[in-house]
Amino acid sequence: MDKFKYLFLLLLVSCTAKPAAEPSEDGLIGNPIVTGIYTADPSAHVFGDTLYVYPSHDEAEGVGFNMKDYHVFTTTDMKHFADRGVIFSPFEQTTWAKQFAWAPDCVERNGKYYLYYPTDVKHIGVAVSDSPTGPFEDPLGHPLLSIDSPGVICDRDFIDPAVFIDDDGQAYMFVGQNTMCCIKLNEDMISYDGEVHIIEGLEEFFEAAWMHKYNGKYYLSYSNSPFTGHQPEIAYAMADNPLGPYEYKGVILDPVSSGTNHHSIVEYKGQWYLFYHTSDLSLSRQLPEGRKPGLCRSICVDSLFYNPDGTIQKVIPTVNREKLK
Ligand code: FUB
Repeated sequence: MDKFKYLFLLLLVSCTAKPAAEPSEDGLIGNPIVTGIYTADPSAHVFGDTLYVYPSHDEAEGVGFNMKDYHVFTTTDMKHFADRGVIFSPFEQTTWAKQFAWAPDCVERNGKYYLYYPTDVKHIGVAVSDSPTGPFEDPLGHPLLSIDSPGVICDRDFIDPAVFIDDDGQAYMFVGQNTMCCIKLNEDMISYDGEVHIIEGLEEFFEAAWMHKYNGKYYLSYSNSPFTGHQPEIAYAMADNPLGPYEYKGVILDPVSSGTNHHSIVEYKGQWYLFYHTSDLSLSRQLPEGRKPGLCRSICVDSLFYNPDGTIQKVIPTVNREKLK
């Protein structure tokens, strides 16, 4: 094709092609928010004027939940989420982690960033960086906490660390499956006081703990059990103290298309959001033989609203069908 015909075609395409996703009426871009790679288990945090999302990185092929590394995504407008690349690879950067780099979380303290991540369904590691976009490094040379650490109660996978720093500076890590454990992290964020607290009052707790605070109340949300006759929902309980006692309050998100349900809740520029994942994208695609959509998830976000009494309204997931074509 000669150069002028090529340029003409390029112009025609750029004038007629629709953008991949138009922002929806509420100012969000439409779900899923990441389509370049598969992502799950989004932990969203605001550092400075930017919102950072730390998800798991679902592999497009292979067997099971075979995740290997972590990316981070950033936005300042909730419309464009930039992939800042790989920030940590536990199996290359630690000597002890071997497989299953699942749901991570990241917090900031005194100008340093701490990435907490589960591996091998039994260890929780911590990695440190001077920047929220990494690179992160293993400061300990061993896990921070493991399924066989004194005081841990876990009859299944020891996964899904979620870290919350209270207004008084005390940091807590909620973690586990079936039983929610909590440790108080020391000021250095890479050690803890040795005690493991067991959180009570959560109905059907399964996994995916998340803590946030709103109007002085503590909200502990989580994915409830798939073994009680329904697919996992995101449920929550409230308390006046991070360690409880908690009072169960209900469901924030109904079951989603991925089977697993995992979320985070964050306020950004005056609006609260629920981040979660679905398999809507992979369900619309041809996957390699044997690869299930539930293993190829994509992160999403929708606005979250409170009732006047502080309880949370159920979030109705939205989807941008243009992205599923
Ligand atoms: O992504 C692997 C596992 O699936 C997570 O650790 C769970 O929360 C579930 O989303």
